[in-house]
Amino acid sequence: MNKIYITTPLYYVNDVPHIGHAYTTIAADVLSRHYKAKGNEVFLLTGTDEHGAKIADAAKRAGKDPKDFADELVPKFIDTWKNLDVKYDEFFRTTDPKHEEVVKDFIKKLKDKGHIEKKSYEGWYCIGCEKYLSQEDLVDGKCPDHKTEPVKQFEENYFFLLSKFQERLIKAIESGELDIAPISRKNEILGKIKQGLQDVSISRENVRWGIKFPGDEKQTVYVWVDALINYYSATKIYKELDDWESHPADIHLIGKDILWFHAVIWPAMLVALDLPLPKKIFAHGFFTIGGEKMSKTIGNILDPNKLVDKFGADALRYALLREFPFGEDGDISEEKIAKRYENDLANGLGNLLNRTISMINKNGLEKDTFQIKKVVPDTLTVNGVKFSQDEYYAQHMKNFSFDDYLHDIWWLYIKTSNELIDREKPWELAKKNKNLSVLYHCYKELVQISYLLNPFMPKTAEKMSKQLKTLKPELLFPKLDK
Ligand code: ME8
Repeated sequence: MNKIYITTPLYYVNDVPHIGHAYTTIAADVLSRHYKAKGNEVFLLTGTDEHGAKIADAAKRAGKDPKDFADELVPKFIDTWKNLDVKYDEFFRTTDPKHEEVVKDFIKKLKDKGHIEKKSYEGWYCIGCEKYLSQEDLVDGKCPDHKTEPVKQFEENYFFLLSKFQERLIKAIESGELDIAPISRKNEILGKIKQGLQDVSISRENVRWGIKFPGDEKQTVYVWVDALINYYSATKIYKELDDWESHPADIHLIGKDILWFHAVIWPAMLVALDLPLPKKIFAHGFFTIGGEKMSKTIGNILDPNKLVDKFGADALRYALLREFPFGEDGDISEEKIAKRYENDLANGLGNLLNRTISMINKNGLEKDTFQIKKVVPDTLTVNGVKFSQDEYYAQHMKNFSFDDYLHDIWWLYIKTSNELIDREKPWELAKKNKNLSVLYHCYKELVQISYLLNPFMPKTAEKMSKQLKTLKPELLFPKLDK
């Protein structure tokens, strides 16, 4: 049995969670449920990033103390994950005093080993990104992501001597010791590292809301360094992870926006302390909403909780991961989710289950014939090559190909079974000569589908197996209120 440690980013508590946060967290939950179902021990860590200028500013705007402000937002994240049926193992907060101790100790060790130096620095700082931007990063003098002008800052800071680790990082990434996926992101990061690494400032003089910098109380620890260390401090704070000796993480799941921090700064900090590197970083794509970048000004930010109210958690989980490949950018909208609901879920899966069970009942067939037996996964032939079904889908999961996984279930089982019923008209067959083969085939497919869908749509899978056992039909996906 393997032990697998999976992480999501720690989300900023400057605002309530949005659909982008939900996307990464649902994907992490799908992986966790899949690996657990395969008999592994899995630890899924998520949480919130609560220090730094971005949070201090948001708290100030709300007229609140930053810690009180964070305390009010954290339950919004916890509730959202509950609504989305995300089963994490621990919820990490960077304001946890135990974490603060680990961060201080980590930085002291970096200092003792000679990896930190004090230098003065002048640069353009974007609070939205919580990082300095170079002239090349700017578009019309503004941060391209936040559309705001960065603030000129001159500070004396402590610098982490990142440039020393250039060759070591290249070697780790090229050899696969640190596996970055998708491959396009790996190449992009390698290209950037090869252009040369600059030492990075890891303290802030004018930010009061943060962990005090060890040895210099006038400065606080740079929020990114504080947040990245969470992945390590969790392995000291939580007994289960500590018992596993779980550092490093097996999978850091993140969005492409924060790959640099995870694939360069974090591994370099670990190498500097002779600690092992994370095994895999997967940076997924970003989505736009109805063709536009998600933004408060445009007012197109989707609230995952409202979508759960409308479609249910399972349908939302399905629609988000089905819509486009996980590693690529794509577009999402409420209309697209509604379409998936109607076509794939209500008319596809729901209809197949409902009509199969109804026909079994209507034709007065022996209930004993339809007993869920342990499903022995059949073989599957794709492009002339034979696979065990179980391995075939596990491979999709290993590649983070959630869209292919779901596409294949719909294409190979649901669509073909629904077509088979339309063509063979089993209600006539059953009357004529009690030929059960079509119904039996559909029934078996449904057992297989409920098993395969479990990590994505846990409640639906449970309802399906219950109905397949009791043969009492119940609508899985009711009509949507217009
Ligand atoms: O960056 N599409 O937190 P954050 C898809 N605190 N995913 C999206 C998205 C979009 N349009 N927008 C956001 C931080 N995300 C730091 C992380 S980790 C040690 C510290 C998701 O609240 C995606 O996972 O800005 C992205 O990486 C993350 O939210 C950024 O969340």
